[in-house]
Amino acid sequence: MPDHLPHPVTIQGLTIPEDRIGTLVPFEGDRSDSAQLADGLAEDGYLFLRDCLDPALVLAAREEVFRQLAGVGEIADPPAEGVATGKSRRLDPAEDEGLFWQRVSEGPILRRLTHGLEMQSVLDTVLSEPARAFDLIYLRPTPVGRATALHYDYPFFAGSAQPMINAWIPIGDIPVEDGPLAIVEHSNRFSDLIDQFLAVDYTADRSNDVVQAAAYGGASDVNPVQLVVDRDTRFLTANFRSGDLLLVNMFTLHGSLDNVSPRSRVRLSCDVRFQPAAQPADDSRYFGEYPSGSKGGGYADMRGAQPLA
Ligand SMILES: O=C(O)CCC(=O)C(=O)O
Repeated sequence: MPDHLPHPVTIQGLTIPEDRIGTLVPFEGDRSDSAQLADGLAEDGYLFLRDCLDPALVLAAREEVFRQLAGVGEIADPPAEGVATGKSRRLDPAEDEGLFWQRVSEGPILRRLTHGLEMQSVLDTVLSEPARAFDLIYLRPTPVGRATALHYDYPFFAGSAQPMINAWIPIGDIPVEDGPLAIVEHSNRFSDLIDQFLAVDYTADRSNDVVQAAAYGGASDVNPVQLVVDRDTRFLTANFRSGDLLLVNMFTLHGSLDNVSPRSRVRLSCDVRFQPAAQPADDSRYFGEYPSGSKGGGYADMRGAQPLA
């Protein structure tokens, strides 16, 4: 069935012209064929795998996360609906050193989803060698009014291992009105932007300022709608369903659409990075019991750690 997009769709408050937004094309090849998967990822910069993960596990992870947010008054009953109350009793993450957010991000059911056998098997196949997930994940409950600006991932994760893959997992259905991820079609071929961030020596300086400037830099010179118009391209997104998985490479410009849910539904997703297991997993920003994250403050510093109200 074709995926119908609503209109208008906005990004950072700007209406995307109807001819500048389209749907991600689901991968229709053989999911057990590493070469086909790798070719698809290299060609398009993404692989959209519909119905790839166990929806019951996805929904159990959703319940686990939202239950904890309901426990601090942010999500109404029943928690799995993910409706924001507009209130919060959550401590400022700096006050508890990110412990609440780390506990939510490392919940046992969520870990089974992000680091379990299904994900492992998909990523092993895509990389055609054993994959290893980063310990640090980016869990993103995104209420109406919050969004992610367009950026490339490479500067954040440039380190000792390559290639790296970003696995974006919708944790529950995410219709377009709830502000899912959107990629910029063909942005994996914008060599002017890519060359800029490849020219930076991240081993010499991985400070947050350097990384942020490289990741968001070139793409933020114009507003996102102007960017797709100027480059004669489109945003690609989908009405995501529980069980879908979107893999994005490090060279694809992406961000989120606006969450305009009339029910104040919080968009829940997480993004997890994978690399070949045989390569060093020694970047303390992303590995270890208390990963420091790219900003340096660990789970306390993550956007998802911010109270929803
Ligand atoms: O989910 C989002 O809002 C942004 C996700 C993202 O930037 C990523 O997966 O790298």
